[in-house]
Amino acid sequence: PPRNSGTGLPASGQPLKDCPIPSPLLVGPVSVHLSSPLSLEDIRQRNPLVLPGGRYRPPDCEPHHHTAIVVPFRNRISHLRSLLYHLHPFLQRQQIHYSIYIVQQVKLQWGNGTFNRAKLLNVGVREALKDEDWSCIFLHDVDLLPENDHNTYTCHKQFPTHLSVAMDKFRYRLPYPQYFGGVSAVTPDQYMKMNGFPNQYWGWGGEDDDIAASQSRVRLSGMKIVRPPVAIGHYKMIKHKGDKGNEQNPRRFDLLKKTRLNWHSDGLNSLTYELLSKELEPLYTNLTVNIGEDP
Ligand code: UDH
Repeated sequence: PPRNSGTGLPASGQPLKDCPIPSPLLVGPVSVHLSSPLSLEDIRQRNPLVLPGGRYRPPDCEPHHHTAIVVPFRNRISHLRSLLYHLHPFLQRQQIHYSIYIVQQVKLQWGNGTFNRAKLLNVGVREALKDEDWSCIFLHDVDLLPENDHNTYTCHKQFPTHLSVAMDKFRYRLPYPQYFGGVSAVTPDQYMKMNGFPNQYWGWGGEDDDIAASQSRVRLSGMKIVRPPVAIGHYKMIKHKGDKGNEQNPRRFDLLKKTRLNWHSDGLNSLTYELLSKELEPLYTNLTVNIGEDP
């Protein structure tokens, strides 16, 4: 029996069968074209089963996986359109229950407006977990488009996963062995274990190494990183220049030397922010936050 599109519950009241593994809808490699993305309204029309807030459940089977996608964001609307255009059908082919959260950093009137990717991710994880008991949380840059749907948006039971192992920008291989940028995933337990992500990295660079390099919060909390095979972890990056307000952070090397000292006190347990608004847009949940300023 299919679901009632309004409530998400089975229309007949009968329980749905578990979704088959692997999903029969997978197609493998897809070619990702970047020419002018459609309007949000066109994308909505192509994804009629997506509910407000960018939520989706497979209509005719019970999903095994419940994934929140958290996207750190500011001022990249055309990238967001491309991401939504590609990601909604990609996730629906994987037959998972998901929701997409965009976490927007507001620029305060009096501040310098430096971007902070990892702190926005902390906010996204905390807010997403208020909505649902997600089994997996994806941390997803807005400019990365997955090119193979066998790269499933689910979590490893024990360890954090790094998904974007083969980006076109790095000639489809890891730029360095410990690289953890782009797209990664944690279960709520793994996230708690490593005390979330660092809040202190303002500007470009370093925050992903604080999470996953050799002396990082993943290792120091007794975990390691797992990855899909290079052949399926393919991503296309939308080309762009550096953003105003996200200049390279010259302090990142000093901060990285201190992860061992700082990871217990800086992270999820020291996170402060002000949620300015939460809107259930047709294709995503929009969280607008004040995360403060680079001190
Ligand atoms: N982001 C925004 N807005 C910004 C800055 C960053 O939305 O102003 C988000 C976005 O999700 C982006 C992510 O943060 O995908 C990472 O930022 P990035 O794309 O700048 O990082 P990346 O390493 O950039 O992918 C590589 C090119 C930047 C060149 C600058 C370094 N010299």
